[in-house]
Amino acid sequence: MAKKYFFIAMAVIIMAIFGLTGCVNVADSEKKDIIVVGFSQVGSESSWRVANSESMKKALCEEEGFELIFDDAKQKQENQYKAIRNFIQQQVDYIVLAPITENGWDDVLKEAKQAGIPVIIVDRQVDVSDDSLYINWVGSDFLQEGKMATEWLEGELEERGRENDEINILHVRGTNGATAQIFRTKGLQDAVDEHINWNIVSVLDGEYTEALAYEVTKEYLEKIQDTGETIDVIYSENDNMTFGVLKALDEAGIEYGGEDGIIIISFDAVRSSLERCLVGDINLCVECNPLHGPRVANLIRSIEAGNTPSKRSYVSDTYFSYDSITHEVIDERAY
Ligand code: GYE
Repeated sequence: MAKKYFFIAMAVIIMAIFGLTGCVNVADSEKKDIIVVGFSQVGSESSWRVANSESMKKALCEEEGFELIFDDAKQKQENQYKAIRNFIQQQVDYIVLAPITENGWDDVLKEAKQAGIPVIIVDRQVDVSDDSLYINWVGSDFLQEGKMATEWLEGELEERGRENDEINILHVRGTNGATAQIFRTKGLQDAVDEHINWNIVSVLDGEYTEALAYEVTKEYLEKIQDTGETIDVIYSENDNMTFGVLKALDEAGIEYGGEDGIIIISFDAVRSSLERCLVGDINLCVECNPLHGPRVANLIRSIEAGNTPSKRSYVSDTYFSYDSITHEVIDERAY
């Protein structure tokens, strides 16, 4: 009997200390603080994308005070619409969208706004008629990336004594209409407009995937085989497409990289690409940082604290070239 009263007394004391009526309520009150985030991701088309998804999952986890509902749209905008409408139905606290292309977001983002759910855009941008349809965008300056690449190319051609030669550029493009494609392409086009001896000999669409870039490059190389057409530079808008391109070049027995092969320019600078830069297969890796998870988490915390974030937050990127990259750079790479 004494034992029983002891336990009852203990329970009353514990309840009094916490000012609560039971454990269930502790869990409930903790749950209230959890911020539910629905994230519509483009897909898993590239190593960059995989690193980006991991970063989001890690930063928006329960220990950090979030519940993340992750949706992989498999490179289809319709799937992104579906995901966003699901998030609205589930009444999430925030919607984070990594849009596949810039267009086509007005309607679904209006629905989110009407439901009172703030939207954060990551990586690529959205082109909407009303900017108030999203709170903030965070990502890289893709035009700057394109400029870094072409300025480096100008210097490299000078070093090779080829600044006045006709330079044939093969352009391997990412998903049409994606901000990364639009501005990396613009960076190249602007430079071509400035150099009368730079020519884009062909544009191939690789959708940011290794498989498609391999196919289209292989086909292209077969087509030009007996025409005498030469390639001096390949400007490939992401690392995975570059891997596909290099595979096709290998199979065709065409030399690339180093000091006298076809100059290979790639974007993203993921670890496996930097490794190929170190051995000279890729001449230039332009960095694009995919680690947006902590940035988005901090943004949400800041909004929760009552702050209004700036409309756009640019992440700064750099580049690595085959003649200056070191093992240390690769060892430090988190993705
Ligand atoms: O370069 C590519 C990915 O939008 C910056 O998308 C991103 C691009 C990145 O699939 O690898």
